Amino acid sequence: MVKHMGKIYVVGHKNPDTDTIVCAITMADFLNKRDKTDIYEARMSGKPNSESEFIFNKFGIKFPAILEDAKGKQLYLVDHNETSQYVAGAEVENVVGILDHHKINFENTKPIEITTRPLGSSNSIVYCLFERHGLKLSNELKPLVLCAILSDTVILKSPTTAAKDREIVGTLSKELNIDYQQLGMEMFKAKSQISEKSAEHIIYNDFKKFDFHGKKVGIGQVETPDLREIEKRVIEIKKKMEEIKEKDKYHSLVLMLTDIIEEGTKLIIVSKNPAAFAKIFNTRIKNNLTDFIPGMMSRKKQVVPMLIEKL
Ligand SMILES: [Mn+2]
Repeated sequence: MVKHMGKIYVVGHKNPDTDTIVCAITMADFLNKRDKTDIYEARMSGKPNSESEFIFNKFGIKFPAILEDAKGKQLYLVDHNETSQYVAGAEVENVVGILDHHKINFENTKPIEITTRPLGSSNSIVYCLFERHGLKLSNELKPLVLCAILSDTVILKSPTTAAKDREIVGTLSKELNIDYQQLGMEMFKAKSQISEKSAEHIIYNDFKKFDFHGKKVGIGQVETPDLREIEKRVIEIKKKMEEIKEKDKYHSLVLMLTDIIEEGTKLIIVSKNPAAFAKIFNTRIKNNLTDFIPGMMSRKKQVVPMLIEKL
C-alpha cells in the first residue's frame, strides 16, 4: 500500500453544491476513522450557495475552509472526477482517491482508491461506507447527510434516486425526528431565492463545465418551487449567458429551469444552433425558452448523456 506523506485534502467540485461540501466533511471523517489517522482534511472548492448557507446555519455547523490553490497538494476527490470540474491548481497525478456518483472520465498513471455507485447522492455512498466498516456517523453529521441527499435527489423526486437513498432518508429523518418533505421545501426555497440575485449569480449558482468530444459546454440548473418568478427574467439571464459564452469560449451554454413541484424543466439554450439542442430534447423553443419538458429533473441522468450521444 502506498504510504501517504502529509495532509490529504478532501474536496468536491468547483461551484460547490450541498452534496459536494457535505461529502468533503463526511468522507474526511470516514477516512480518518477507517485509517485511524488525522491526515484527511475537508476543504471547500469555493463559496457555498444559498441552499448550503441555509442548511449550515440551521444546524449550526461551520463550513470547511476554502482550498484556494490545490497546486502540489494531495487530493481525495468527492462528488466529481472530471478535470473540467477540479478546483484551481488540482493535478490528476496528485489525486489519491475518488468517491463519486457521476460517470467516470478520469485517467492517470498509477493505481488509486476509487469508490463509485449509482446512488442519488455522494453522501449516500459515504453512509454505506460507514455501515460496511461498522463505523458510526456522528450525530452532528446526520442532518447534513440528510440534507445532502434531499438536495441531490430533489426531495427523492429525481430519477437518480435509488432505493438506498430512500432508505437512508427514512432512517435519518426518523432518528432526527425531522419531517424531510418540509425540510426539503425549506431548502429549495432558500436555493431559489433569486429576486435579489444578479443574472450571473443565478447562472453560476449550480453550474458545471463539460467537454463533449472537444466541445466545451456549460450546464447550469435552477431548481424552484415556482417557475414564474425566474421566467420574468429570461431575457436578462440569456443576455448574460451570451456574454459568458463569448468571454469563456463555450461551444454552448444551457440553463435548466426545473420546477420541483410540477416535476419538469424548461431550458434556456445559448448556442450557434439552438434548434439542434431542441431536437435532442424533443422540444421547441419559443420566446427564448423551450417548452416544459415533463419529468426532466436531472442534469447527470437526463441532459449530460443525451448531449454526449447526440451533440
Ligand atoms: Mn452529488
